Amino acid sequence: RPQFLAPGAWLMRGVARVQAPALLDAIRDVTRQAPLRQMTTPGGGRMSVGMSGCGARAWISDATGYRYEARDPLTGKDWPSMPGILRELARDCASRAGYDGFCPDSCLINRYRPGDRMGLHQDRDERRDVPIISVSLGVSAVFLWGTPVRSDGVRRLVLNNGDVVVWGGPSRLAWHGVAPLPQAHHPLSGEIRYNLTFRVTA
Ligand code: MD5
Ligand code: FE
Repeated sequence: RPQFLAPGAWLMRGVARVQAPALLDAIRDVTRQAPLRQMTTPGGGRMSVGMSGCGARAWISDATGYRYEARDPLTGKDWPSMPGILRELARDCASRAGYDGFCPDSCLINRYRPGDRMGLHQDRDERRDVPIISVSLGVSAVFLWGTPVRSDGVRRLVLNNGDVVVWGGPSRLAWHGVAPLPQAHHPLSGEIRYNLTFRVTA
């Protein structure tokens, strides 16, 4: 069932599709308590993607840098706990790709509106010996992914509602990004794409 992308990277088309309405309900629950916001970057810019999170810690960016924090700087409160349906989906998908015992302590929620994009980067702020599980919901996006060597360039991969990618092993530090979201409609989310990433930070 998982489709090989590169060493350590596995694509599972549509595995979260039947759960998508419940996952979107969980996202709404979390973002009611920890609102989506466009974070400031150390370079002085502002990300187009709206972000929130849940779990013991969540990723933030501000003028001083990137890091994981136990509290939401916007509300001053702890991040909402990770809903069981999210934790269990991530655990199950990791296991199917051969990574048993995956126990994420953080889920980052990314919201893309039409035109929103994410520039090429590596995810270096959390445990790198553990995979990242990515779940796409709503409007389809073009995902750009390369190798750990930036000059190797990127391939394009369309990610649809319910698609899950497991990024582990040598693919854990691959360069990646998201092309500007097209104006499109999905019955579950309107013009929006959500992406959930499950990570181990400590
Ligand atoms: C997204 N989010 O679609 C992507 C999915 C982020 C981010 O990039 O940092 O929030 S995560 C895909 C990912 C994670 C780790 C490694 C690789 C891809 N990779 O090696 O290509 O909003
Ligand atoms: Fe990333």
